[in-house]
Amino acid sequence: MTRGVIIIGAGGHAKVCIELLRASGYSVSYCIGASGSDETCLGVPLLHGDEHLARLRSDGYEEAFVAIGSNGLRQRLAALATGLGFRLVNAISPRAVISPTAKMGQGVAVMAGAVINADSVIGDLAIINTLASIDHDGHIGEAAHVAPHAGLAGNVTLGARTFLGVGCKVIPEVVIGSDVVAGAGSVIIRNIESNSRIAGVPAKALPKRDMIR
Ligand code: JB2
Repeated sequence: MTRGVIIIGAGGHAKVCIELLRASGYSVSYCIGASGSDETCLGVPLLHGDEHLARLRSDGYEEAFVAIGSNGLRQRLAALATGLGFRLVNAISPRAVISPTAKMGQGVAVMAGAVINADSVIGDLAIINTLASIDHDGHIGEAAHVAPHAGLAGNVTLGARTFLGVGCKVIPEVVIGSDVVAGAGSVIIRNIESNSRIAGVPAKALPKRDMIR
């Protein structure tokens, strides 16, 4: 019996990543979701609860992919899976354009239409979403997420777990810290400290109570 990839997560992001993995020739055996989720996800049988991971590993499953949009949770579940001995695969669309000089981490998702240019470094567990672009020498931190249609000019750095919302734009050389959340459509023209919440054109810090995505 084929021991396919185990998907950790069973929501919208899992659906996209299952299709990316299938397009690259992987078979997907199970999804693992939180309790109360459905019976299947895109036709893949769904198990409830992360305690199933240890059993699947002892049954001989070796490859996993963490398909959860929350950056912190994705990182925690990846640590659980690798601690059990799973190898994290990458889910990369055949329709993404990735420079041969780019360095890709493990457990990375790159969706259709994304472009990653020369000498960029994409950290473990990063998401480069649909039609996002990272120009030359970009550094994308571990478990960061560049949402659909976001565009980074050359030499931009993103810290760990930072989220750039849909359609954000970043000018060259900008350094954005860890755990930053940038609201959709933000235009980022200066360096941003870690843990900031920003939005707008040009992007400015928001009061902590403001909710943004
Ligand atoms: O502790 C957990 C856990 N907590 C939630 N362990 C496991 N194995 N799974 C967990 N989940 C699962 O995350 C839930 O059972 C559910 O299947 C999934 C969350 O699904 P949802 O569709 O709400 O979010 P998502 O992470 O798949 O997608 C988000 O991020 C994407 C990047 C959405 O915002 C999408 O729109 C976005 N494209």
